[in-house]
Amino acid sequence: MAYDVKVASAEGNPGSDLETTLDDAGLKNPFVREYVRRWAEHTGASRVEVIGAADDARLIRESLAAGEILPAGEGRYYARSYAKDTARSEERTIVATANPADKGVYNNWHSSATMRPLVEKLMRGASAGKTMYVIPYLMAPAGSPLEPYAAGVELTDHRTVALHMIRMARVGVEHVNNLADPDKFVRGVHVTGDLENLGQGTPEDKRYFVTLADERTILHFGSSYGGNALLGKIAHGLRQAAYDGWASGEFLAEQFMLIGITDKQTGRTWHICGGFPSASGKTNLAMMLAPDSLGDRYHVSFYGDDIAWLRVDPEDGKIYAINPENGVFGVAKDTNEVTNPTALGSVAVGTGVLFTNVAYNEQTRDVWWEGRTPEPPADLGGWRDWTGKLISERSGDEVGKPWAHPNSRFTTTLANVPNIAADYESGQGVPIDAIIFGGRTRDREPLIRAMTDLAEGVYDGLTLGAEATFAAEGVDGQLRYDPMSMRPFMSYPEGAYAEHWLRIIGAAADEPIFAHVNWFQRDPDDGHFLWPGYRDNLRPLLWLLQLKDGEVRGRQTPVGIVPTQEELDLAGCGVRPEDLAKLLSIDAARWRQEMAHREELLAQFDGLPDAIWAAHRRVAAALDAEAE
Ligand code: OXD
Ligand code: MN
Repeated sequence: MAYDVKVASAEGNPGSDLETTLDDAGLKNPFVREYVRRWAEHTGASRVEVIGAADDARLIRESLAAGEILPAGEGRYYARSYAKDTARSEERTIVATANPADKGVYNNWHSSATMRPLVEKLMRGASAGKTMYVIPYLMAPAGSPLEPYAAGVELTDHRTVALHMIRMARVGVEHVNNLADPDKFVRGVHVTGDLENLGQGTPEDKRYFVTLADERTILHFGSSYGGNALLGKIAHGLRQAAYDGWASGEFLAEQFMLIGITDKQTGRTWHICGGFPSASGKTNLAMMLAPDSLGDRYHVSFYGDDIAWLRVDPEDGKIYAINPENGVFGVAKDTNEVTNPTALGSVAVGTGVLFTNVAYNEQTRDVWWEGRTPEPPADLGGWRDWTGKLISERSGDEVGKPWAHPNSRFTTTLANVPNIAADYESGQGVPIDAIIFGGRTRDREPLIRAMTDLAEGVYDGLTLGAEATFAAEGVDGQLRYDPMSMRPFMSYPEGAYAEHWLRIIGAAADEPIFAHVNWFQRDPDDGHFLWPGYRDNLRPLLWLLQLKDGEVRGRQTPVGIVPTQEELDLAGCGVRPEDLAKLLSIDAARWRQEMAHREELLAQFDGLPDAIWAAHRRVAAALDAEAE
């Protein structure tokens, strides 16, 4: 075979041969080498292999040969995960530091003095007989001023995790060999554990996903699911980076999508980033195309669908954003030609995409998920559901069950996205014109409302939420708050978080405009969506950019500026006039109920800046005045 297997040593004893392995891989950083040595010994891995992006084809071949992945057409692959290991586990995810003052409402803070020995104990010897893959990576486009925060090394004992990391990050020894400070890289250790005996979701749950934020160390034990196991992405890209951005005072790391909108007539490009709680259409928005009727004039380009790091450039005083990732780890469910044709393009033949937990046809090697087509394939021959069970053998209750897991995923590199921005690899990043927040709200929230005041914008982000679905998740009509869409990724206290936001964005000479969007308002009588959504979502965003440029004025309401009907470019849009009127109106009585819930939310956040409380009181007073 045309590759060089780097055997560390005889079984169970990574010794002097490990040095040869690291030498052969060109891994020069002495701190990284020491770290690999320590953890190879600790986890008991029998082989160590250093990987880079160039190893992808070989790793794919090995994974196929081992049956860990299956072919899903030319250059497409499929994996199933253990059935109880299909999602992030928020209860088992912990941020640990030495300082109890780092405890917030949502960061699930514990003391590192307690957590480190606990996880280390679980990891001791737990990779025995396995290969430990050393994955040096960079969570930034090369040359970014934020590069000092972007270097990391993930150690994992799971080959499929290595394949995902190659797609999601820039991977190779070159990213850690020449660091300005060779000791400054995030140390991430992922040990899968014995998945069938970890008591997932029971009182005996043995999984721990710990970010030791002040030590820049991530220790994740007990999962091979991407959200728990791709340490560069969520644990480093969000939790660790948010903490670093705060501790250094230099930047913000947020669960934000990032897009560009170009006016082809003038050649001008604007950039918008923003946060949306899960299931609020963030990936679809990020990959959106202009509606046909506006396509001659506008082009939407994709930078990222999940993470943005924001800083002020001292040269021009603008806020610049990068997407630190190199790929998309997207939810497959409901992705189709209407909702997200760009996503389908990004997983086409030859893209190297990895599907996880969708349905798979072992005869045709095709994949399918709920919402891919209105009905599942009629010919059941060869189809297996995400657990591996033949659909044709389903009986009783099983018959109506989904074929794919609702959190089934596709993992593909940014370069595969058909409308990827030409400058997506710019280290400088792109200047931000607008920051948007959006939830899924069936009433109250208009199509778009803009805020020109920084504190009101940050206040809006802090009070972001998604509507609880009936029964199980909460009270009907009440939001499950998800501040800045960072609830599962918060790493430092919310009061400090708000203050850091005010400081970073407030330092910009040219502040972005803020807006709250909602594509999901429904008719209370028949439940239809008032706004067509998807590609039409470009229309309110164009209005927002015009508002920022002073070309339109909108209508001031207690909760922000909303467009007038005439200001929206609705050429070719199917929205009904009566629905449009509703979409642009403010129900003050309904808003006043929401303000009481917000007050309870904010009261939990210690040290919330006065400016945020003042913004809350201003909005409340304006609503009271309107209701009188
Ligand atoms: C998430 C993800 O869980 O991006 O938010 O995968
Ligand atoms: Mn996400």
